[in-house]
Amino acid sequence: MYETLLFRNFPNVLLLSLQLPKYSRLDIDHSLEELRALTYSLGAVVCDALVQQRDQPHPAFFFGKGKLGQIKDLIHKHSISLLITDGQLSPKQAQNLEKSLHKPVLDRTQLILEIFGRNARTREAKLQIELAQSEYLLPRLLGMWKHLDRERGGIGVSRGTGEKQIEKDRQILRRKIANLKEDLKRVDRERTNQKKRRSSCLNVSLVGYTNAGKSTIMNTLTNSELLVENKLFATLDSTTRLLEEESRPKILLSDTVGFIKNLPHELVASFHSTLETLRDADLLLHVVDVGAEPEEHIKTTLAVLDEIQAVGIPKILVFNKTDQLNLLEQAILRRNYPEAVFISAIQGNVVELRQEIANFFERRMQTVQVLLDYKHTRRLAEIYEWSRVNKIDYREEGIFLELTSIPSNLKHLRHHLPEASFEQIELTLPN
Ligand SMILES: Nc1nc2c(ncn2[C@@H]2O[C@H](COP(=O)(O)OP(=O)(O)OP(=O)(O)O)[C@@H](O)[C@H]2O)c(=O)[nH]1
Ligand SMILES: [Mg+2]
Repeated sequence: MYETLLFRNFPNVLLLSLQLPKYSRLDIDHSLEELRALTYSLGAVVCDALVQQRDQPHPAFFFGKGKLGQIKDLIHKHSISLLITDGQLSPKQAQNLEKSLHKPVLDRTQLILEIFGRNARTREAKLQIELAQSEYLLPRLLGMWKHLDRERGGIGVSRGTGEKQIEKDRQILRRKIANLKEDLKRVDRERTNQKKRRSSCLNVSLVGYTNAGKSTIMNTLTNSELLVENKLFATLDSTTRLLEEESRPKILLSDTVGFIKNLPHELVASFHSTLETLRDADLLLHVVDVGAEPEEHIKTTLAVLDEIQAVGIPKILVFNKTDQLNLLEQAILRRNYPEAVFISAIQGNVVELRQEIANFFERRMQTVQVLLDYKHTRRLAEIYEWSRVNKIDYREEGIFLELTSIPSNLKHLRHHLPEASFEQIELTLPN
């Protein structure tokens, strides 16, 4: 559906950036580097990049009018077929730029939406991205996106020009958005059952900047073979696997979509249910690529977690790709982040991380003693599933158990075992 013919037809790309006073040249260069990586992820070639310093974006053209001449020269010099701006363009600015430069212009948001569109595999991811793209398109229907739409095979809006036609297209798109939301609700309901099953387990989620190595860590820790690529946003769906076969309660690990600076709001909103995996986690493994800009990436990840109301969940900071650092660089990073765990997922040295996860939950466990009436013997399977049974003694008055588990599971067990049979001996249950 979202075959990105777009970038096959526009292989030569010129990147454009505006340096506002609040940004240093280094900030701009880092951001352009990332934009370049995003562009490569779609298979296009970045021929050149141009930066303009300005106090504020030009309201009509984003860049100053004088700069447009220079941009035209570069278009000619490199046979540029597509321009990508680092900042977000208003619909009007994008339209004016296209008219003046006679080339299609995308901004960072649209580029990220394209990558998501291309990488979506499951039905849910496809619906989510289609919703995000439609929401983004709605205020921009005024002509400029039509050629992109045509390249892609159409989003379902009809052809034609003029105000009437645009209003008709808007109506079609609004109806499409409503339908997509309905479809997503249905997928979400199917997911609720899965969620129930997970609720008695300990849920750990990988989180972090795109390309930090989350899927590689998932594969190493759970012996899986998820897609790993040196491309941004290789993973768009959340996948959950059993982390520890033996541990009780069971520990599950989930891999999910990566973050990036200025993650489009349309995406965050439409990936609601994928991101819910993060919100439901008991522990987050915050993965950071030591070779990228750790501080910046950590800041961005925390900002997105804040946006999706997941910032309060306990975290283990995991510095990955240590094989790319020399000993001195490692020592500096270790000094600056004494609480972090350092690993190289690709070399498989994740023993320390595995231990940290186990320690984290161990510190939260509580031990209780319970006397269970024999008429509730069938509950034993559930008890074994949800907690560690340290002792079991079949006494005349009932089954005596000493259990260790996390407070929420013990609370749940107490709630589900009828009061009369659930005698508490030296019980230290939470309130
Ligand atoms: N040198 C080195 N490369 C690694 C390590 N771990 C992962 N990588 C590489 O980093 C790239 C990205 O890895 P992924 O596991 O796909 O990263 P991700 O965080 O899941 O990325 P997205 O799903 O795109 O957000 C791949 O090329 C991996 O081979 C590591 O420990 N050392
Ligand atoms: Mg991944």
